[in-house]
Amino acid sequence: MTLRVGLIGTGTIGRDHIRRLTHVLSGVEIVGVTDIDQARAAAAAPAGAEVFATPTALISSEKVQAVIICSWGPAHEEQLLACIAAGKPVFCEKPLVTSEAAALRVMEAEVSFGSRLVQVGFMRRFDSDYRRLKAIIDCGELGAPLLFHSVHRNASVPEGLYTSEMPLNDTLVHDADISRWLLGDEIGGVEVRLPKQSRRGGDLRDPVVVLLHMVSGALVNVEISVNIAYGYDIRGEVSCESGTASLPLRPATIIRDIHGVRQAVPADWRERFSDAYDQEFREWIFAAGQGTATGPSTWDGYAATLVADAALWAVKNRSLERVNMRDRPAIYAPERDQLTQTSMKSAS
Ligand code: NAD
Ligand code: ISE
Repeated sequence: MTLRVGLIGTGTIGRDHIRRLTHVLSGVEIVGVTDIDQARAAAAAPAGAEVFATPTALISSEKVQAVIICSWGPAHEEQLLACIAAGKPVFCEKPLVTSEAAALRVMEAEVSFGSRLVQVGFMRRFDSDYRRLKAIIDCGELGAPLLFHSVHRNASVPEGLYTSEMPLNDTLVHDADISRWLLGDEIGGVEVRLPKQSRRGGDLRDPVVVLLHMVSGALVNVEISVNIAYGYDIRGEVSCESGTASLPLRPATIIRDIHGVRQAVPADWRERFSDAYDQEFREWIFAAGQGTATGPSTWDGYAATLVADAALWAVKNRSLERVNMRDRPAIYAPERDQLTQTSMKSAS
């Protein structure tokens, strides 16, 4: 059966997801799009898709079985709440929302609905390199993880749209989420250090070093650079009790010529995580077709939002800020996801 999807926000990532859902993946059709910039939505709409005037019209349309949200972070809450009220599965790009209060409102709505509808766009969890790294940590052959070094470098970010808070409340959320997932641990505290700032960054805080204090006592150090010029460079290394494990650099091909030995650097996240986005949508399409969601949840989006908030306070107060999560509602129990993953494997 084909899943009929409506997509909100036809900007950079919205258009990239339209391409993959139209030309790469099967079992899905984009039947509607919308954007506050209607001309942009019309230009991005695949053949036969309706251009809706508003997100509300798209979400409530009978044509639309499931929704993809690719608008800006501050718009996510209202659109998520409308999807949950309509009982429609929804894929929401990160960040889930931009404040703790908003995350709690979305969580309360989903818990009242009674089962999961939301998957958050933390695509690193679907990347084969991160999955191998997690398998190595989980099998225990290197002992307990003690340190995780996470490097998150962007060549540049859009001028004007990207504010000085965004390295912490838009970009760091990926590192926060992948740290929780890789280490199977929660983040209990956050510190931020602002080293000498790059002149390329203008008013932005760039670079930023963040220390995540995991509840187990393990530490994560994150470098966030958003104007590094040479490319999109994502690295990760876990130091365990009796060994280390690292992500390979991508693309892995090594070139040797008269200029020496070199390895290309991806231009941006679209290139580095292309396969991961494909896989996150394969899993979303399967779950949404069953009226549910798996993978990164509202709970995970809430956790990342708390870390982002704490990081902003840590800059202001120059302190170690504590992260205090609520009790996890039963619909977000990890075993529930595993059950659905198992049914996905047996169905494929
Ligand atoms: P963008 O500015 O290129 O596109 C956003 C689009 O949303 C624009 O066309 C804008 O007009 C539209 N929009 C904004 N508010 C809206 C509203 N209320 N209703 C309808 N349309 C609205 O931004 P982008 O880079 O495509 O980022 C979009 C989202 O995706 C952000 O939350 C961003 O953090 C996330 N993102 C995720 C990844 C990832 O790797 N997972 C990568 C890039 C962006
Ligand atoms: C962007 O919004 C993303 O989500 C990318 O994955 C991330 O690496 C980048 O830093 C963000 O700006």
